[in-house]
Amino acid sequence: MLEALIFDVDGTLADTERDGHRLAFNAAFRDAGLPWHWDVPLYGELLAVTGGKERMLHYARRHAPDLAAKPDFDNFLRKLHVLKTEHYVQLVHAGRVPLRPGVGALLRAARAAGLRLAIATTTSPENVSALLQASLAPDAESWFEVVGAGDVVPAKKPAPDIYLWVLERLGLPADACLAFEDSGNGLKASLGAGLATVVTDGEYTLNHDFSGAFAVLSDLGVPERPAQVRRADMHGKSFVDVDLLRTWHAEAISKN
Ligand code: XBP
Ligand code: MG
Repeated sequence: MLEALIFDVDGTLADTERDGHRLAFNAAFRDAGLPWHWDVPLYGELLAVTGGKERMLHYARRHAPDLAAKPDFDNFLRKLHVLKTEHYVQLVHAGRVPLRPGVGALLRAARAAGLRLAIATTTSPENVSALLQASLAPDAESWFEVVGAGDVVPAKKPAPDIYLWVLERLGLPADACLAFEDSGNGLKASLGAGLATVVTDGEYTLNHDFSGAFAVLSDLGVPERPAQVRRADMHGKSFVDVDLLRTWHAEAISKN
């Protein structure tokens, strides 16, 4: 029986990276007087490292090794990440990060059908709150019973930790849930936690390895614009709805 849906955030609920996080990182670099600028292609490469602090450290070790080697660099990075998060939250509240197609409708329908909702993300909790309030509904944070975000677990995706953390707090086994992801790292994490996973890919993750995903789509689809199917049996439907998720869940569990 399908009881809960667990959503990744960045790339899944919304296309947050290219025109959201990336701009926030560059604004923080400017504030700090750093000569760093992450353009669209470079940021796509850096996304292989999950976690904003971890991503900046990875970049600094390669492009500013002397700075990265300073004893107080960790503290400097933490402050830089606070600046970046402030910029990102402002962008989100300015309405610059809309939800992906079909996400709002599916979340509302899932709630109405009595499915429990949760979030499992690498991004910072402030970013999740801002996105839910600004792009879904003012009270949308309360729609999610569990929000697993950022540093609550020691190991970020592709480690399964954040999904295991969420399942434990839901008090559910993985086979009572479905996960939604957008990237190779995210899928490794959800599969590592034993979760059947629906992938909606994006411009930065089109060529990722989605082996093991139960379904792979361009997005969840909406009545007026069907989802493009990469690998899925839509059972005659043109967009993902609660009934289709229940069918997929039953098929996924029967395969186990
Ligand atoms: C995506 C990430 C995050 C964001 C940036 O997380 O890896 O690090 O890129 O957010 P997910 P922070 O796809 O799991 O939602 O700077 O707050 O880390
Ligand atoms: Mg993601």
